[in-house]
Amino acid sequence: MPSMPPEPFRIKMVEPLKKTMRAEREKFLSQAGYNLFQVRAEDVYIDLLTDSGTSAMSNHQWAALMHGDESYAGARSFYHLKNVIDDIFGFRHFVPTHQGRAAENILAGLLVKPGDSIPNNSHFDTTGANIRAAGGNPVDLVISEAHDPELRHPFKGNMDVQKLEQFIQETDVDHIPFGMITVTNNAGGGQPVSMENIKAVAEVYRRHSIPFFIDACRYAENAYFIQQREDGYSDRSIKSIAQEMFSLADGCTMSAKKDGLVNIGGLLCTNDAVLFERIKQALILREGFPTYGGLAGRDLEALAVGLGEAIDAEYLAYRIAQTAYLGDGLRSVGVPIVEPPGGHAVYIDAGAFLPQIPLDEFPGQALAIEIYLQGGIRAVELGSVAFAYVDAHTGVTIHPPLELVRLAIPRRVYTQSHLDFVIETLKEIVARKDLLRGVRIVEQPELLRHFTAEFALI
Ligand code: P71
Repeated sequence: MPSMPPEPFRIKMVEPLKKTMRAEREKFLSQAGYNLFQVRAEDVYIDLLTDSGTSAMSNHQWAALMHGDESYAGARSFYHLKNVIDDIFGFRHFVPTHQGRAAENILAGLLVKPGDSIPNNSHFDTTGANIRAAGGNPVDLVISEAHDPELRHPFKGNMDVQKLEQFIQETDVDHIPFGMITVTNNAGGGQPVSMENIKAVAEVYRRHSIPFFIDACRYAENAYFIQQREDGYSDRSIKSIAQEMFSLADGCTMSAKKDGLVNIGGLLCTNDAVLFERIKQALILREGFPTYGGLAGRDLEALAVGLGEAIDAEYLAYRIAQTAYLGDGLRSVGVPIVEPPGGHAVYIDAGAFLPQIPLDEFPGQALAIEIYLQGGIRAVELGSVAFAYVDAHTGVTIHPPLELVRLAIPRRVYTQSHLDFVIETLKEIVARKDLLRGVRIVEQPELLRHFTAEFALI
């Protein structure tokens, strides 16, 4: 098995994990309607549901919490955060939000009209849902290489610039209120976007006067991939790469629960002073005063420190090596994954792994269920449950290009031996994967069904 660098931290506080028996897990899961979002976290042994808001904070962040200024307006903590954002992101204006989807909601609510389209490499679920909720149409224009799980491409999150140009030609630009790119591309295997591609996309948007917003959740991991893989960047610091990325855009949304290394928080940044005034009004209506945006002063302090720690080169080298280690381990026991392993997660190609289960019996969900039953490990389905939709015109169900199960690695939380346990569990599943059956949906809501739908085993 490949080696990885030792964790660049030592552990000062521990949180015990509970091991359960398979029979108990069967009971928990049936009580949860076979939806892993409905399982209690304490009944999970290793929780790889998400890397969002699940990071371990550093001693510096915990100390910063005590400096939180809880003033309603103009808190010192806001200005601490502002200094960091001015330095790394460089956008002229920003507001904190309670998480990423609050920033998306405000942006889509202000700019998207019914019938509008928003291009992206791949919209993540909440981004797409917020655009749809405003009557808009999220459009995914990732390069076609992204749809071939086995293909190794250094920047598989890139947007297809020609497709973007063509889409804009065919659509009235008045119906494209802004365009996006997601770094790294979470819906497409956690794959990075190259600087060259961000530049090309920015140029197209600029030429058509379409404001360009980066979905910046995992910008630090993306910047690390640029440093490692793109010509001309090996000598550049992560911060200077991030600064260059953001200099190409007009604004960004960010769930700080990822590369902000905090448990809650988000950002909405823009260079547009007029838009910023409208953002502040919308924020005051729904989230809070613009100097706290729905967060506590201490949250702002933890984020100011976390943003700095997440661009540390040694931390990022360990972080990305951890993901690669899990990916290499899974591949070596015969599990097909999206190649190469992504930044924050390894994505199992559940469609290829369980070819006996048709897409309308949700192979991804079936695999996520089995991973929990076998090892008490919680993964998330990112396939037909999360992303399939019924075409409004034809009534036909459109399945996403890939049927995936994601094992997301929380930042600074699990060690190499936890990952070895995950690999061991998948090895056991490989041995009897042909026996696995699909699931059907018993109950589901209209939007974002994966969070609350109920399933039954077939
Ligand atoms: C992730 C999440 C959180 C999540 C979402 C759905 C199911 C399970 C977990 C959130 C993102 C994201 C991107 C690229 C915006 C958001 C929303 N990701 N853009 O991957 O990945 O941010 O959660 O702070 O509202 O597990 P928010």
